[in-house]
Amino acid sequence: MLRVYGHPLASFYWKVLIALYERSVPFDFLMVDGEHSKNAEAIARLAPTGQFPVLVDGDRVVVESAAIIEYLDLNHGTAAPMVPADRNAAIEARQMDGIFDDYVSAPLTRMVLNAIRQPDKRDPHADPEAQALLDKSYSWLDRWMTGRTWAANDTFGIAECAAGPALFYAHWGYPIPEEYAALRAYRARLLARPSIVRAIEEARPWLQYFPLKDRGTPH
Ligand SMILES: N[C@@H](CCC(=O)N[C@@H](CS)C(=O)NCC(=O)O)C(=O)O
Repeated sequence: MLRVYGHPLASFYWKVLIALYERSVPFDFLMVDGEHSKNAEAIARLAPTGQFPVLVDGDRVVVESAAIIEYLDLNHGTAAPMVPADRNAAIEARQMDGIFDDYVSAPLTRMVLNAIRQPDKRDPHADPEAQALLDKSYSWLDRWMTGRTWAANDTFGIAECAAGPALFYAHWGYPIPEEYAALRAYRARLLARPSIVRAIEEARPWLQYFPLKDRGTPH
């Protein structure tokens, strides 16, 4: 059986979880937290920075959420792949996956990491810089999503695996302005998708620990 290390609150674990659920691939979940020190020790050994998700399939270890999703496409499940086989279509899928990771998840993570520091150790530049980046991303994504249902090739795929958690948390921590109707509608479509509903439900007991929870609302 496939094993996946992660934590139910973690966006990059959700990314893989959504692909697993979309493609009905069975797996064993290994929780990484203070109460499961063996799992934390294992990923410290397996992943370059001890980050999750990590997938273990027999002797094969795959790290990095996007690489794990592509590994699943090739080796597990019979449903349509999250990255299309057509190489030109795959470019758009990977482009949008990278945009949600780097320009939505990354600035949001910067704000989260700043919020969990001791108040006197907070970086005064972190929030304004992260928010300026999110402003640009929201504006560009709203234009990109106008007239589209899904972000790449108009097919649910790896871009949505990234966008689901990225936009769920980003809008909660730094709300998407109302004028960005196309981006807000896209987020609503993502949050109604059964695989993403399931990831959110599994995270529910931990959502109270989201460090930016008082800055907006999750829905
Ligand atoms: N580029 C990595 C990012 C992984 C990542 O940032 N993981 C976070 C959880 S969402 C993590 O492990 N955080 C705990 C830590 O850094 O100790 C990927 O795509 O998998």
